[in-house]
Formats: sequence, structure tokens, C-alpha cells
Amino acid sequence: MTKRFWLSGFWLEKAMHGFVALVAVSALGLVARLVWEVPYPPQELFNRLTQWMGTPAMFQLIHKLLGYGAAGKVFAFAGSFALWLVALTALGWLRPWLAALALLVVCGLLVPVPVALVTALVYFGIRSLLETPRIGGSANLERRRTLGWLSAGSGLLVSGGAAVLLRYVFAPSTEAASSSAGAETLLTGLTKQSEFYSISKNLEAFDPKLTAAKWSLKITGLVKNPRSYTLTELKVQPQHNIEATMVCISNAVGGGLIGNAIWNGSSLRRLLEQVGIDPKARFVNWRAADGYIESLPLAAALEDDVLLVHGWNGQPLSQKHGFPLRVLIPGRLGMKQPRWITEIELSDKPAVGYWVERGWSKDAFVQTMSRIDAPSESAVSLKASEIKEVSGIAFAGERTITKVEVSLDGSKSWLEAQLLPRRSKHAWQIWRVAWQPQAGSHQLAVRAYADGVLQTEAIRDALPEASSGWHSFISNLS
Ligand SMILES: Nc1nc2c(c(=O)[nH]1)N[C@H]1C(S)=C(S)[C@@H](COP(=O)(O)O)O[C@H]1N2
Ligand SMILES: [Mo]
Repeated sequence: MTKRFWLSGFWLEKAMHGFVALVAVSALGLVARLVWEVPYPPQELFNRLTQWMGTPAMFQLIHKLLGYGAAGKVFAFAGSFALWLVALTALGWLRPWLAALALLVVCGLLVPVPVALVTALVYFGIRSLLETPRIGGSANLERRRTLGWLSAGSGLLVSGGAAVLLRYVFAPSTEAASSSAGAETLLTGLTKQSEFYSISKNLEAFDPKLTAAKWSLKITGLVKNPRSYTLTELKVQPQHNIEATMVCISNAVGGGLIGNAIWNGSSLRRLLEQVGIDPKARFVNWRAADGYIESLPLAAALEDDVLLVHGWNGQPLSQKHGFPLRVLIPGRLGMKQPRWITEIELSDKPAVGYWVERGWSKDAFVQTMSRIDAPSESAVSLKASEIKEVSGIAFAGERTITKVEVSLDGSKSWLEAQLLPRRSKHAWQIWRVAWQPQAGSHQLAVRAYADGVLQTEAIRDALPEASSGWHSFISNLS
């Protein structure tokens, strides 16, 4: 076989058929996904792959290389999509009907059968079209040219998609953007919704966009009267406003994936009492519109301050933060608290959580943390004369912060910080120490005690049980 055969011959042409048809169905599928929320095979492939490879070691590697922001997720999605493209372009070497059948099987494993069927049919249609004499059947120059243009167009489409994804990889992460609470947050103690950190298993484009009119909350499983609630029906239940801090399991020492808000909503216990709990029920399993799943022992779900949240600091939840409904579980990490929930199932078995399946914590209790917010770790030109104090936050979930200590001399000596009045038993503790520094370099550090127990000094990675370690950095003052 000569080089010419491979380049100009049948093989290359068939690969082009396969590539053009695949890119076309992938693009159409993406449109259907974004406009009508039709399940999208490459997205499901991404889900399955991250689940199979979701061992702590794999995630640790991704996080070491790319941090905890959107980059790791984008990278994993791009990888899954590349696999999808490469593997299925090869179907071009099969006859159209055989290729369509193979695609049907692959998609059938990933998405509901009707979606797989339509995908395979559209693919078959495009492949057949490419084989018709006018476009690709007879051996003439024009046919070659058409196919060349189609392939180039498909290539451009894929590169365009890759460029959009790369922009995310190099965009500053949410974590970096909010690594300190900021002076205003420290004064009020509350994080505005627009400044609250945002973490999602989905690429932003795939986050659910729900409308109150079409949405309802189903209560199913081991309950006496299964039923659905509209948002209006939930809002006429007795309302509670609970101030609570939420922190992500991925939050690094000194990181910004933590915020404090007043959550507005109705009591989960009250709702479950309305539908009647079957005595066999042991777990509450949540399902969300993005396929997120979590679970909580029933006893914990029946605690006082577990809320079905529809408002945040008096405003409706924004789309990105879970509109129309999310759950608040004080004392647990963010991953335990699904947004965009659509179903609450009572069961005798726990559902395996989305992140649990990928190697992260099952109970996800908040660990003791403390952070110096002022002077800010990232500030570049601070004047010693303008500094009057060191201040920050400490948080240990349902345990009480009993003491915070600060070191201003590289951990040689520790000063006890003043604790501001506690805002709520679920909220972070704001602390401060008076400080009038000289110009120069100062090594600052903080450590907190929860119920009298000192927080762990050793720096530990966020996986699988949230990070540990004292927040410490050098502040250069002029
Ligand atoms: N449906 C759904 N709920 C979810 C997630 C998600 O990806 N999908 N991520 C969880 C994680 S890991 C965290 S830390 C919090 C973050 O909520 P926020 O983005 O509103 O701050 O949401 C949790 N609930
Ligand atoms: Mo999280």
C-alpha cells in the first residue's frame, strides 16, 4: 500500500465521512441539550468516565495540576469529548447502517433509548447523504472538494468548541476571586449572593435552568401519601430564616470556597410529617435536575434547622445557586446539600452520592477551619501605618469555636483573639486581634479550637475528607 493510497484513497474519504457525520450529530445534540434539555451522550460519557476513574488518586492528580476551579472539570470534559470524537470517527469505516447500529449501541448505554435512536437515525441520514453521488458517491473532483469543505467546517466547529473550553481553563477561578471575605463581609458577617462561591459538577452551560411554572418537588418512596409541591405551595408553609455558613469540601487552607448567608425556606421535617413517614424509612435521598444525587440519614434530616430553601438573604435563589429550591443542612459540607432539587425519596437504603461515588466523603461533616482575612494574603502594597488589627473567620460546623489564637511572629508566640458575639449557632465566628505593626515582613498564622479541641496543624489535601492545616503566610508591609 502506498502513501498515496492512504491519503487520497478510500480510507481517508471514509474517515472524513465518519468525522463529518459525527460532528454534525454532536453539534445537533448539543443544541437539543441546551435548548430542550435532551440528554447528551458526550456529557453522559463524561459522567461515567469520571465515575469510573473517580478514585481519590485520580482527582488528586487533576487538582494538583489544575487546582480546584473550573479548569479540572473542563479538562476532564474535553478529554471525554476527545475520546468520543476519536473513537466514533472510526465508524466512518463501517457501512452507514452498520455504523448507525454501533452508534445506537454506544448511545443506548449512555442515554435513554429514544434519544439514542434519534441520534443513530440522524447519523444514518447524514452518512447516506454523504454517500449519494452528488455529494460523495462518484469519483470526481467536485465530490472531493465538497467533502474537503465539510471536513474543514467540522474541524473548525470542533476547534471553536475547544477554544471556548480553553478560555475556561485559563479564566481566573472563583476560588482566587474570593479568597478573602473582604472588609464588607467581615463587618456584616453576611456574604452577598453575587459574591458567594460557586461550585458545580456541571460545566456552566449544562447547569439546570428551571422555571417555577414547570418545576415541582416530588415526595416519593416510603411515605404514606406521596405527592408533589409547587413552589407556591412551599412558600405558604411557615417560613424560617436561618443564618448558616456553607463550605465546600474542596476549600483549601485559606481558600474562598466558604460563605455565610441567611437562608429562607420551610422546614423539611414539617413537610415530611405532612406526607406521613413510613416507619421503615431510614434515609432521605435527594435527586436534582442535573442528575446530582445525595443522601442523609432520616434522623439527621428531621433535625430542626434542615430547610428547603427558596430564598437567600431575602432575595430569591439565583439560577446558578439553585433556583427554585435547594436544601440547607447545617454542619455538613456543601456537597451534602443539593441545589435544583426535584425529588425527595424516603428509603430504607441510602442513595450513593454523586461525589461519594467518586471517592469523596460520605458523611461530609465540616472540619475545624480558620482563616486570616485582613491583612489580606493576596494584597500587594500594604502600609504598616494603616493596619490596626488582624481579623478573620473560624468555623467548625455544629461545634462551637471556643478560642482562636493568632501568631504574628512565625508561630513563636500565640495571642488569644477577641471573638465577636456569635451570630447564629450555624454561622462562622468572626475574630480579631489588635495589631500595630512595623514596616517589614511578618509571618502571620491562625488556629482555632472547636469545643476546646485545637484544629489539626498538618496541611492535608481536600480529598477525601476536606483539607486541614493552619492558615499562615508572610505579610510584607511598607
Ligand atoms: N444539584 C447540584 N447540587 C450541588 C452541587 C452540584 O453540582 N449539583 N454541588 C455541591 C457542592 S460540591 C457545593 S460546595 C455546593 C455549592 O453551592 P453554591 O455553588 O451555591 O455555593 O452545592 C452542592 N450542591
Ligand atoms: Mo463542594
